[in-house]
Amino acid sequence: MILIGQYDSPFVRRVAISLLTLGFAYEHDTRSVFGDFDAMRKVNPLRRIPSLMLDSGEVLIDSAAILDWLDETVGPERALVPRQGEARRQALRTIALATGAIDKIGWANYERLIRPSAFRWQDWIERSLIQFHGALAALNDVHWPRNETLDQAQITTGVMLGYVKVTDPSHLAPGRYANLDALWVRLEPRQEFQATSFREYAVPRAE
Ligand SMILES: N[C@@H](CCC(=O)N[C@@H](CS)C(=O)NCC(=O)O)C(=O)O
Repeated sequence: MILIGQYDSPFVRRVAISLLTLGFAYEHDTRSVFGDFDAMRKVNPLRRIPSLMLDSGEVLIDSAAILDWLDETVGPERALVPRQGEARRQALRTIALATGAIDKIGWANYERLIRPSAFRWQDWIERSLIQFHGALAALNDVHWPRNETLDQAQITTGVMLGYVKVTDPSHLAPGRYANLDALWVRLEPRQEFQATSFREYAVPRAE
């Protein structure tokens, strides 16, 4: 199978880490939503990442749909989201907070980095960041497991933290979210996170 999209996208990265965690081999197609906009249409009509091309040629789009397929494929015992009950509700809530935080810091980043300065909407950036920090405070209150087993709540929260650390680390001053600091210290050295690490955020910069 082929994973399409670069690891500076936390949505791509959570799929990659899930594939590695579950032991799937994949090729990585690093085309860019910005640099390869037209070529992307052939894979996904929305021209977004991630997509996962299966060996059959079928293309799955959207990280949530890809992760759903992965969990279904490995079965309930190995799935990264619990099958039912309170554990599932809690996991889905945590994942929603983490993906929502990615959306909000992502919108603020797009405004700040991509939109030409004359068109920047400061009120929108501030609103997005209030929402982002609301999610982070709630994630900081999650009872994070201390064992070695990765699940989707940890993976998605981890890629969110990794994305913020590269794009705007000022939001993660040490101690502000102590439980998330501890989670990151545990996740970052892991082989699945190291194998998908990135140093630069590859978006076109506004003048
Ligand atoms: N809900 C989607 C969101 C994917 C997403 O936001 N991808 C971004 C990269 S992080 C993208 O393709 N941005 C380019 C665009 O939307 O034009 C998912 O979970 O896959």
